[in-house]
Amino acid sequence: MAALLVRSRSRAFARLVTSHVVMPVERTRANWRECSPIFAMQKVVGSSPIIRSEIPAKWRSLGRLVLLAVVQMLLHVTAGAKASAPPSTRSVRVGHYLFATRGLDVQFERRGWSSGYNPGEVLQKWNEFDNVVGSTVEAEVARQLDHMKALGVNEIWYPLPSSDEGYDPNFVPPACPMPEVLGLRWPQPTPTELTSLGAFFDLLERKGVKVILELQNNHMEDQTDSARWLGAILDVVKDKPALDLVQFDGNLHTLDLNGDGIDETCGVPSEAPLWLGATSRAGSYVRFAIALALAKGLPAQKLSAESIVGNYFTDSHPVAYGDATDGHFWAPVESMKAIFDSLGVPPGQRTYALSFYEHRKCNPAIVPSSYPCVDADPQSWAEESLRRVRDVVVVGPRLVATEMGGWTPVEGGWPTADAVEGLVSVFQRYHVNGGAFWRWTNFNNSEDGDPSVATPVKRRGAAYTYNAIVSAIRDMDGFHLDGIVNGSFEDANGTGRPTGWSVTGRATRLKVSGEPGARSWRGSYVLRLGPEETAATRLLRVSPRTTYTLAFDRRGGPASVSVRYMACRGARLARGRRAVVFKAPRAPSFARFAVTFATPSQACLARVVFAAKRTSLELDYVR
Ligand SMILES: [Ca+2]
Ligand SMILES: [Ca+2]
Repeated sequence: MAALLVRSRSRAFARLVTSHVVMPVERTRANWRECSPIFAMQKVVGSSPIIRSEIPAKWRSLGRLVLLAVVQMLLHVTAGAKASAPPSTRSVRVGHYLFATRGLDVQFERRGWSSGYNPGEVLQKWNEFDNVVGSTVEAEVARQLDHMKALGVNEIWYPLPSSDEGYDPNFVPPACPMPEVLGLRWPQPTPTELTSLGAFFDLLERKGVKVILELQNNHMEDQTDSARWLGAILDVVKDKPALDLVQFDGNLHTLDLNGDGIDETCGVPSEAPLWLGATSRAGSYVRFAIALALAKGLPAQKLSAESIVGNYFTDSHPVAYGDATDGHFWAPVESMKAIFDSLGVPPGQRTYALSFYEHRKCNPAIVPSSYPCVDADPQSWAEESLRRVRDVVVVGPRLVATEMGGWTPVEGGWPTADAVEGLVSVFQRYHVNGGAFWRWTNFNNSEDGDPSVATPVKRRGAAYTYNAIVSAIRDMDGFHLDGIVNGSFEDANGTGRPTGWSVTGRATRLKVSGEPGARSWRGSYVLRLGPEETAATRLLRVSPRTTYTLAFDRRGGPASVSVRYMACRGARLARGRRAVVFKAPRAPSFARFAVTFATPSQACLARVVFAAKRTSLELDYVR
């Protein structure tokens, strides 16, 4: 019964926000405003990348406007992948991670139920036995963390909004009540919530998982009560080893979107509205919250707010409404820099948390149709956006994409998996130190059947069944083999054979750049294997009893992939343990495939061998 209540509450809340937010604008086409209700509900429960915008009536005539949007970016660290591996007593293992932060944006699933859990509900019911999952909520959270860890995940992003007791469907000013199950009670979290929050962090520590805690405060204008709410939470988490980062996000409690001086709209908490500038009420809140946390002894590196990356409109500094700094919009990362500057945080102690969802530059949910915009494809725009971020933050700060992935609604021709691969490639080039993929699971069963929703890792349900995007996540998060040379087959010797590979028969490179659907991160060439032909890497150094991830793109097939081991003195391992073989099913167009395997106890060297079967096979982007 309680579960039913939770479910119906959530839906009612979504409907409410929908009608309320859409009405004042009366847009005639799909745009951010029609999206924002979805966002309002989904984001509150940790789901949507869409950011809401706010614009007064006078701006509607000018630009129909506006705002917000999207995605973010990330961070920076060392250029070398190996150098980005976190320090560990096992760091002597041969191999490397792509990023230090290998995260997921998480709302825990109530496996077997049609929706949930809500983020606050997890803590409120932490010790309760849930018949649906057959254990306490804590035990269910622990199980899901184990499965995430098996993918290589070492960090989760977890949102907790400010919330109000019970559930009041009237989400309207001045009260704007947030359902209790969504987060932590305002202005004083309950003893149960705070105790469970500590237990949650302790569980994460035991699992070896760090956490990015997004505190979504929808009372940004109220610094007195915010100090109470934030203080109670920070006192619990500040000394927990699992804490990586606190994000002071949210919104003002009420908004005046039609410019009549009366707040008629409830602010929906999500990424901090840093597009309004560092000295806006929202920007002032972020500065206040970071100062509060510093005073409590938290290190500056663990304090930030999310900066949306890639909103061409706001980043172009158009004239803005309300209390925007200097009367115009800002790129959020510019505001964040100004806040760090005003607090005197040294560059090396800054963490820029980026909300980075790939989308085309002039996505109509972001850029008003009346605003001049020359479109660019999602990958080009992501790269340009990250270049802009780099120009602002320069060198020194940590950049991490605490939300990253594909746009919702999914843009035609740009599936979520491509967004992830594309982001991984630009993160490596611009020294972003990883990120958290949005998201682990959908919130409702109905979302699993909705192709417009960005693809999550896990399909809803009691079983741990993953969507195909899991290959991109394993690739991003897994421990990779060292020494694979020319994995993209861009380099060749005088005979046209790929350098670094031993190929049989007439296997040769094939130029694919310019093909429809070509992806820039794959370069210009692939390796084409005819029937029964093979391609092998050089001997690679490996560590024994170590789990590795091997990822590659393939077209055609099926493909057979074997990893053959040798012991350190060159002798083959005992029969039966000297190779592991995987089958990659046929793929009509290039698609990523990732496998994980554990090396035997005596393994010292390995060779990866790809083989085509009866049909030809094209390979690329092996690592
Ligand atoms: Ca108004
Ligand atoms: Ca290539």
